[in-house]
Amino acid sequence: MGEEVTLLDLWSSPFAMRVRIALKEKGIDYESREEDLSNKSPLLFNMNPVHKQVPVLIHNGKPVCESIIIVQYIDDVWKDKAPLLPSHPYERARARFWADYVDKKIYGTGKLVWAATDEVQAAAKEELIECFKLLESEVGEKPYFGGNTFGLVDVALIPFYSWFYALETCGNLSLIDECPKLVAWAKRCMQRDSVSKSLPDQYKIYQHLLELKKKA
Ligand code: GS8
Repeated sequence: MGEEVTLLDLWSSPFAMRVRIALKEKGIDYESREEDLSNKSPLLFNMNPVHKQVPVLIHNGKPVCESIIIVQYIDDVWKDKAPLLPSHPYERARARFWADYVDKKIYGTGKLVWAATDEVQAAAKEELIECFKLLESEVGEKPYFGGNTFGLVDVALIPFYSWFYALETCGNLSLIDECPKLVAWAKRCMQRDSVSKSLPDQYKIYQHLLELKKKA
């Protein structure tokens, strides 16, 4: 059966980047439909009536929402190539735990570093560095979070590498000094085509985030 795969996409969304990476890891052909969040398409309302957010993966007409759920769905459906989750139940649970940690901590805290001012920003900066250091100790000496294989936690976190220039510039910090091993991990991930082709240029993201900040 021919597979129909469509992604309701947004170039700057770290959540959409996760899905693009997973699809590329699996070598799946798909149609990307860029959404305009100021003028959402009827298809987006239809496919994600609960959150009305991107990304949405539409597989043979059926929608799957929420980036981490989509990545796991992709791994379940296209199991034969490039597994993103380990097979052992305990290791799977660990990967999900860290992906959930990234979801709960990095987006919100990072956003306060590039968007907020003064004390809020100072506190967020401290918290973000703490989170990054914790993640750094979790990756340890391994090439990727799950060991030798690129997987769910890497997919969850690496899109935020596109924020690094904005975080450093707006937050006046040096991530290479604060967490060199995490930066080394990110550069390792960027050597994969699936990642480098899915992440926009850091400077372009910085300009975009400045625009968003002005509008807020
Ligand atoms: C978050 C998606 C999201 O925030 C996921 O997929 O993991 N938990 C979800 N999408 C944003 C764009 S990225 O900043 C979005 O669609 N926003 C539009 C809106 O909230 O109206």
